Amino acid sequence: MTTNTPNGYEEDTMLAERICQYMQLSDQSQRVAFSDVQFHLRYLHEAVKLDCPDIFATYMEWAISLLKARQMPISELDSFLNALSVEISQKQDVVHILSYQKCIQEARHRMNAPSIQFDSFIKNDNPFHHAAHQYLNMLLQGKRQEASLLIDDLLRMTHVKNIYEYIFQPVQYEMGRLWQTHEITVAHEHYCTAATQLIMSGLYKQIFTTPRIGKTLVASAVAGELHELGIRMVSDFFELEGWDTYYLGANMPEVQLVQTIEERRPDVVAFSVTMPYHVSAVMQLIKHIRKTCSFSLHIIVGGYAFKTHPGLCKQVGADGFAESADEAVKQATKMTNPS
Ligand code: B12
Repeated sequence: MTTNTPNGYEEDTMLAERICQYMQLSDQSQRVAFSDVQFHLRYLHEAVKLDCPDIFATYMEWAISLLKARQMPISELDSFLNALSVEISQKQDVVHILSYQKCIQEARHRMNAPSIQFDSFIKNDNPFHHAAHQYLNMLLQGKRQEASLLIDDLLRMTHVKNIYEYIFQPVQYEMGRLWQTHEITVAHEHYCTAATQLIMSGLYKQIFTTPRIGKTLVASAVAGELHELGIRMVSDFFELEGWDTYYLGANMPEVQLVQTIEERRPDVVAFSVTMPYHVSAVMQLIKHIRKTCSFSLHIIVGGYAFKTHPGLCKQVGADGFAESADEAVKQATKMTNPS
């Protein structure tokens, strides 16, 4: 297959082209719509592959929120679904048609009554909520040095884990929310994320001080996945508990990932997935590892995609899922100390 998308690049391109033609857009909006439609299709195909219409419906709800916040017409999403229904009904395979229709139906249902919440991720019951707000505001004002000093101050009175859990994580989520609601730009998000990565690196002297416990973790985001902060946090929490960690970061090609697992022979492998359209790739990867791996190991998964669709953890064949870095360490500890 000449592909670089889950459903086949050429097939997807042709489908997106036909859908755009059917939508009868002006030449200018045709160009924008084409890449949007390709993006919508990635979620749709993934939903069908995993028989999880919720992936597509949740995505369409998210897309509505994005358009509304930018005062753009949401009617384009309706025309997309109409065009899609026509296209799908012309397919040969009845089972295929039904699976796609189920996803379209679920999406329409959810789009009629969207349930997206826009509450802040920096909650009042966060013991460091004041500092988290301060940290976010500093970064949004481009004051990363001040933000770094704030973290240094906090470290004098609390454990590094609390900084991760109550400052870095909620601030990252909050930034995502502010981008979604069109209150900050992509540049703000890039700046804040880069600053937090820089500040995290300054904490490594504390992270690498725990006595070793003789267990190894390989941690990675899968191919195509650019979100790496979550899995880095997970890896650092293991390191803090004395595990030897081998952190591979974002966008890790499958072949080298499998090779690394063979070389390192970890007790646990942790895969992180943020974008829901990467879930089936993890499923294939886990299948492959289970089939070919020469030793026994535990595989855990996590990240935004699994948090939003928790049922998928079992479906991909993982041994466990955790919502947070702290929970991930607890799970792995249990798995590797079965008594
Ligand atoms: C920063 C960011 C980016 C950065 C990432 C940079 C980097 N170096 O990591 C960049 C700019 C690359 C990016 C790109 C995109 N992003 Co982005 N991004 C974010 C943002 C704001 C923060 C992510 C983050 O740092 N989270 C903080 C970490 C600590 O949280 P976490 O990942 O959930 O991890 C915790 C747990 O989940 C768990 N965990 C994580 N992994 C694992 C693994 C295991 C094994 C276990 C047990 C547990 C576990 O433990 C962690 C610590 O407690 C999120 C918002 C959000 N709500 O997540 C959007 C967000 C995920 N992005 C989004 C989008 C749309 C995109 C893009 C498509 C944008 C675009 N048009 O290009 C691309 C896709 C790129 C790709 N192919 O992967 C959307 C996704 C929405 C959706 N419906 O799918 C979000 C939700 C923003 C939003 N609110 O709309 N993004």
